[in-house]
Amino acid sequence: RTFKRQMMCRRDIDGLSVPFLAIYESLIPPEEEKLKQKQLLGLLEKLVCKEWPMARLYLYGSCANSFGVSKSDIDVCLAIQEVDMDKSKIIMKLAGILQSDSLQNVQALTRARVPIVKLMDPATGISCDICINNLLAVVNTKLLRDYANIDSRLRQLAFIIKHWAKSRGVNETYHGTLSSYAYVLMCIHFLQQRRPAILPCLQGMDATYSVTVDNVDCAFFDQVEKLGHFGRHNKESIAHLVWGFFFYWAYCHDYANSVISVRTGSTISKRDKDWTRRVGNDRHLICIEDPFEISHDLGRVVDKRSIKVLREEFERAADIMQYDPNPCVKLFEPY
Ligand code: 3AT
Ligand code: MG
Repeated sequence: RTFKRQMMCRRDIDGLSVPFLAIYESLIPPEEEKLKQKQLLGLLEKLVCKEWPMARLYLYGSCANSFGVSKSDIDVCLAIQEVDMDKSKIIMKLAGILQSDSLQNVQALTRARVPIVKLMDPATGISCDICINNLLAVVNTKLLRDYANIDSRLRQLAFIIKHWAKSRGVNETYHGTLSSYAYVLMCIHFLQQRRPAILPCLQGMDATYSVTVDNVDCAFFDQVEKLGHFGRHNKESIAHLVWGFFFYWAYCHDYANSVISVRTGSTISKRDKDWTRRVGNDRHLICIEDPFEISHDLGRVVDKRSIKVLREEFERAADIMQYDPNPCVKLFEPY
């Protein structure tokens, strides 16, 4: 590992950007898909407001953070002040309201870690999960979207990494690997660390947006159009960044001592967070700090078996990027 840490990137790396960009383009959802999502949201709003006129629906997750690939499900959050009703009761009632002629397979999942209503809209073929009052997810969705608007390489890199993770079976939290949200944070962190930096640290700048949600102060600079082209001094190509991303997670990241932190634009020590030992099911074998719920490690789902799988996948990908004559084929080979 020490030897590889000093390894230089292959000389022909920039030439590989063309096929990577072609993959990125092929994953972008077409405009009509976005329109259909809006249509479905409109229908849901109409049904919900009949019963709860004060309620609001928000899109969050990949359909709203700009990291959604074509044919993704949509994530919706119902914001409602029903003080005397617990979440599973609201979920049951919501499922009842949505049992209309125009929607199919409406299911209330009240016992899940995050209770949701699941449904399918036959008119558009779109599936949708609705959760209750998960407003921190709405705010972290905005943070990710604002980052995406600073430099187009973030969206390109995140699409490629998500596509790789899905192809290789390492995007499944119930099997101990990482969520899409975690991978996007890893990409943002990586681009904050490049020299010159490709992304700034929005939470480290004077806040132009500030809300308090569930007792968490969420404040950051959100007027990203005023940054000009922040990353212009860094000319690294997308292929170089894909190589660098895998190389970082294969050979450079200090798994034993470091936590990656988009909030600070840097890494912080595990000891400072008291993430050095296993507490309950949280093992902290790869540490990714949530930007707002800072006691929350998105790597906590990773266990002894899956950390090995993940690190072997990062090494496999780094080696393909370094040596394979045609990395775009091998990288995304189904596992
Ligand atoms: P897919 O395209 O659906 O794979 P996604 O961006 O929708 O990607 P997820 O399905 O992993 O990502 O999560 C949906 C949103 O929920 C993303 C983020 O706003 C929020 N979220 C997910 N996991 C967490 C978490 N552990 N802590 C806080 N927010 C989370
Ligand atoms: Mg999603």
